[in-house]
Amino acid sequence: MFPSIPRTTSLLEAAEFERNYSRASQPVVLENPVPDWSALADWNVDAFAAHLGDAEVVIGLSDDAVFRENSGERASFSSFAQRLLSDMPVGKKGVVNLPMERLGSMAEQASPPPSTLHVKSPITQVWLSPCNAITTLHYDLSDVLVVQVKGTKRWSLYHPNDWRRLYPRSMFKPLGYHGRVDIDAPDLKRFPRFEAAQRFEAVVEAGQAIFVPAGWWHQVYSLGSENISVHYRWVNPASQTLRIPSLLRLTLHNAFIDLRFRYPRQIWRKLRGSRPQAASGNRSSSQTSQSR
Ligand SMILES: O=C(O)CCC(=O)C(=O)O
Repeated sequence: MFPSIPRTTSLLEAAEFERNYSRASQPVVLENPVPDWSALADWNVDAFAAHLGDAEVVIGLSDDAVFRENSGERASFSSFAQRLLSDMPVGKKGVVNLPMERLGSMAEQASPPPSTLHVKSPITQVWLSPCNAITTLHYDLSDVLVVQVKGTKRWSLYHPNDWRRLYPRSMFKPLGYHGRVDIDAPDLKRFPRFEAAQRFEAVVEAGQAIFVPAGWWHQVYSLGSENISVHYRWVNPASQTLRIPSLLRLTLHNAFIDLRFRYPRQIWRKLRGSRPQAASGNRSSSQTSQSR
């Protein structure tokens, strides 16, 4: 048993959320943050398939459960839905991560945003994942509030100060913001410091939300047969970035990786995308799981 992430049943107002959680770099589970969303009753993979049909999406696919940035294949949403619903073999995991704008009128069913949100225009994405999908251990430099709409996810979290015990990948490799330790079967000979890392856990059911502050390492397990969640992401200049030395260090680490791998690839993709051939319907605005 691992210590639990604190939970709150009160509908946190934005100022209180910002003070007690976002600025304080304190994760929390919100029990009932979006009581008015009709998405809680209406969203499922079939509803998305009916709405998106053959629209092209990028499916993050992986044999080893590590979802690599934009490493997925392009396919119609309906073919993803079929795969997701037909019990994808264990080991072949797939996720779709769509910008909220791609949902068109369906987005109204996930509105208004939680009153807790204190930022005006967070990046908003919808994730769909099959049972057993695992987003492996990594950190982000943005705060994220994830509302579980359908299914259940288990979240394992580690404080930013545990970064040395989680053995971040080399900053000279694209997945540098991932840890190297398999937290469920750690090789303590290779990663002895991991033994002292403190894991926290939360199970987040449909209708609940979890807040994960920037720099907190997380590994996420999709437990429902269909898992749909809405992710609000923002950079919080008032967070602890400058006060938690490990967060400052992670910021530099990630900035180096971004400069070296992410932005050159984005620029390259933009240049390729502006060619006439790619413009004739071969483009997708969606991104896979680690694209943030
Ligand atoms: O929901 C998941 O599987 C992972 C989400 C995540 O890592 C994130 O939103 O930062």
